[in-house]
Amino acid sequence: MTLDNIVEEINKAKNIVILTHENPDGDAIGSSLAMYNALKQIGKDVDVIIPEYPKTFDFLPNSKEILKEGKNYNYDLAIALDCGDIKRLNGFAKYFEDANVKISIDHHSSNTMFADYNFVNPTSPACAQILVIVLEALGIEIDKSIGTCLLTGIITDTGGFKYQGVTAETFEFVAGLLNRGVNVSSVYKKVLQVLSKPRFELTRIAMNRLEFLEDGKITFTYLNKEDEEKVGAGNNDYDGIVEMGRDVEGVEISIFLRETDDGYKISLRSNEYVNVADICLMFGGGGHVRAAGGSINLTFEQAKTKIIEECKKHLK
Ligand SMILES: [Mn+2]
Repeated sequence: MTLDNIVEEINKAKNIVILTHENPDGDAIGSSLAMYNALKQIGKDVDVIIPEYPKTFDFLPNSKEILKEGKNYNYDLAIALDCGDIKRLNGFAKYFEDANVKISIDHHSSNTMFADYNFVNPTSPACAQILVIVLEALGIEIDKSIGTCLLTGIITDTGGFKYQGVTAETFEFVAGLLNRGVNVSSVYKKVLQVLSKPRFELTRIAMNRLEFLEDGKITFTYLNKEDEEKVGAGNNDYDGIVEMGRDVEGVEISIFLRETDDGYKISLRSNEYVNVADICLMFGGGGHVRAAGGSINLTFEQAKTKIIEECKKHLK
């Protein structure tokens, strides 16, 4: 069984590197730090590499231990968390590829099974929730620090326990955290409720530009680099913008384009029936059935037309 192999490999390894996807969200960072704190608890020599992440997550226990570069290339073991594709490890795939043993723990339906051992469950609402099982199998005590990190992953990836995919286990786990003294309400507020000023300003710009298409079944909005410069945006300050369109009555697909150095990053959300992970596979990406992303290297008008045309095909 994969889980047994993972436990065995972690127990065997002396030095371990933890990696996650580019543009890391709360699940990526929370899962990585939960794993870091857990492996420290059992005396491992462990590096967690995340080149850049939003300041929102600075409160997580041991966030100051996050490295921008690894200390060596030949780790005994590499663990990729919340990452569906080795390409999404960005420039850090080298640490993964050069490790003696490679493990992936993830919940993306588009996971390409790129590791030696792939513990992937697309029905889990967050990678952090899968880690609960892995850490228990390792005999690790989920203390307040680890619990806070896991909770951050679960809260962010479930939009605060509200998305489909939240399971009874989600609430049972959170109930256990409450019993262990984790302040659920404070974590919730830090990661979901409080917006940085630039984030608020970006939201305002994107909201003003939002268009309704196809009888209100599709929404479209975008941000360009100038917008981000103007408001002094930091890492991931655009997060959550794609969700505005999705939350309007009657909308099935929300499209958000964001200008990057090479074209546009696409974010899609759906409500009832469209599999946006499928659509994003056409744009070199992937993700979950109701939340996915990709990229497109065309002019703004071309990119907009192409992605809208593709989404229209999936409407009932
Ligand atoms: Mn995730």
